[in-house]
Amino acid sequence: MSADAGIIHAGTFRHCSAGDFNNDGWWDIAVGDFGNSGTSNVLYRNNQDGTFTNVAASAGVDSPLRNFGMVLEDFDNDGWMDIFLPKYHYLPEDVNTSELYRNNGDGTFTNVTPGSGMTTQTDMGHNTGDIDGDGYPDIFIGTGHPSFKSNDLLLLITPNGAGGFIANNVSQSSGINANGPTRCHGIALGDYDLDGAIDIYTNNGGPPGQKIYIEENYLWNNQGNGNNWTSLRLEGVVSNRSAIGARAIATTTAGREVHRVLRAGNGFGNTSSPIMHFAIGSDKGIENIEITWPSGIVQLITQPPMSQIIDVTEHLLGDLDGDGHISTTDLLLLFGSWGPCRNCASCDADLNGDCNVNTVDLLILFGNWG
Ligand SMILES: [Ca+2]
Ligand SMILES: [Ca+2]
Ligand SMILES: [Ca+2]
Ligand SMILES: [Ca+2]
Repeated sequence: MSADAGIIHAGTFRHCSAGDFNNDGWWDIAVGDFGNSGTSNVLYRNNQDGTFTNVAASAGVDSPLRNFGMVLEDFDNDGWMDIFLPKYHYLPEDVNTSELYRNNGDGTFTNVTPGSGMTTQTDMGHNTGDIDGDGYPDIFIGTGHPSFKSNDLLLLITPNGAGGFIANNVSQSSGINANGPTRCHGIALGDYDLDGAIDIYTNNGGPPGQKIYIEENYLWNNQGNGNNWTSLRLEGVVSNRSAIGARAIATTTAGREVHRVLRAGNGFGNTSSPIMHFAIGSDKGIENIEITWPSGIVQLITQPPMSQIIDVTEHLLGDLDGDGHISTTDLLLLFGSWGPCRNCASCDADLNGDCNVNTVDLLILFGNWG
């Protein structure tokens, strides 16, 4: 199947990341290449017909040399997936700064690494998440070469206002280096104590079966900073139950957007909490969150309560009996409620919210039939 799909490239691949980099609704695959002899990264654009085309060169992200992965993440909340390339310092002659690329929205990326503050180290485990709660995803890098230890990195990423990014290295001040160097192979991010601040779990050590490489893992409790937040726990009905692939845009009361995509993992050796976390810095509240489920169903949550986790079940407009399909049962329920609503707030068959069940609602129901 891989060959038929165009997944045919040879390389020394370490990790991949999936996401829709060109916003055509079809997920693409970014693959980091670790080699240093003629091969380079692969960015598989989904051709929407079961095949993929490698567009890494034309997109400007084929950066050769020691990529331990290729991470798709929207670092500036503009709705376009940017790219983080974690680089690995393997041989003495390898001096490769980890890189950041901004998605230009036209199929190309711009390397915005120079002047950003990105550094050179032995990137192995890596993950992205909003550690400081300002709405912008940050980067945690584990530096896990099996034969030596080094300090992990926490880089707080923000847009620089000129199309690039600032990577603020807070590894020392944040405390994550307090236990000294590690061999960090995996990083999980999630708010385990439900205080609204994303915590960090690091998996340390070397290859399995070798006692000299056994190390303690660490759980770093994020002390938080009072930034405002709310979270969504999604459950798919028409889509997969875990809602993997769901996208959501939160618009704050100050008019700022925070974009999130729910994925099963996003880097070497990592997975993260499936709870979608929206931190909004000092903005006071969220006006609405628009969820686009993998099924294509769009659901709007208006003025969600803050500082809590909200359970959201995928809702197909017109699915009045909640079985995930629109059928004659729903049609009969709609006819049963025909006419002006007695109570506007609990009038389920009123699909367009005008407090009246009429032909407009009937047409919406037929539009979602099946
Ligand atoms: Ca795509
Ligand atoms: Ca972006
Ligand atoms: Ca952040
Ligand atoms: Ca926490």
